[in-house]
Amino acid sequence: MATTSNSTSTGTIVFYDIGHKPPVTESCCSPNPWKTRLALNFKAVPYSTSWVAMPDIAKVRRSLGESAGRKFADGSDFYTLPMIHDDATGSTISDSFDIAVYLQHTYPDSGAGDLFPPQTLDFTFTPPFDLAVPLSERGDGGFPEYYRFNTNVDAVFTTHTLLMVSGMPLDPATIEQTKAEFVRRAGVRSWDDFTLTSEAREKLMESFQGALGDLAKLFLENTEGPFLLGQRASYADLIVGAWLRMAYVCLPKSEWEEVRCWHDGVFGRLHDALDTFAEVK
Ligand SMILES: N[C@@H](CCC(=O)N[C@@H](CS)C(=O)NCC(=O)O)C(=O)O
Repeated sequence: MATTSNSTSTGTIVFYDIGHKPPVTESCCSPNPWKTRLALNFKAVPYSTSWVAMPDIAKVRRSLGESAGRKFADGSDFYTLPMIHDDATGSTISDSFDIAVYLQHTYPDSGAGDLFPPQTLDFTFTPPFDLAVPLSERGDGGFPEYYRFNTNVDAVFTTHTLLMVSGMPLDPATIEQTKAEFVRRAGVRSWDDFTLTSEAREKLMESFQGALGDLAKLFLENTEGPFLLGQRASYADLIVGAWLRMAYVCLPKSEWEEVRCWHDGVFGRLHDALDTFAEVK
């Protein structure tokens, strides 16, 4: 039976993340919740995490009055996380970008400061095929440059998530249900269809490396790195860093080492530098 459970830390904000294989603090790998975790830690606001089993996401969102945030390709509802509830303001927000904007507006000077300092984020990526589940479209919250960047970064990583699906540390308590749901969404026959031959993996890794080239260039423009603005992190770094957390947990170790080293090691440096904001509470 799927459940939700709270971690021990306390705070006025409750952050809802997907609970994968125990210990959840080591297996958490969902990129959009990671954007929120990094943003909460960046803002240094007190919060606790509520771990939600994959099959319970719809129920938990609905219990807080939130409708589905995404649609599947056939137009049906797709209930997702992250979501936060902030007791201090009575607000519930259920999209990672909206959460970052909310944190910036509500706690402008907290922690490491401005999540959205002005900058040009010139990176675009068009998926070469229709994604199995279309990305969300929402308002830009007054930060159009960051919003566009988020969409394009989501697109480049989502195009290559097949490399990570079979390595996802799914919760044994709900694994069969979760696998069946992934199979249904992708329109494949069985979970084994997500396993790539070594030749297909190699090709997809090559494509991934190439597709990340322009993103890497953007990071390399500021030679003081590891962040886009040099020594100062912003939400744009957290967006990329969140996807790297997924890659770190779900890729075979040897492929993660490759990703770290691509393009002069720019992604390895970013990942390591974001450890400051990566505590799982
Ligand atoms: N636009 C949403 C997308 C959220 C999203 O797609 N979340 C994924 C995890 S990264 C999810 O909840 N998946 C649930 C599922 O696959 O059933 C956001 O940024 O919060």
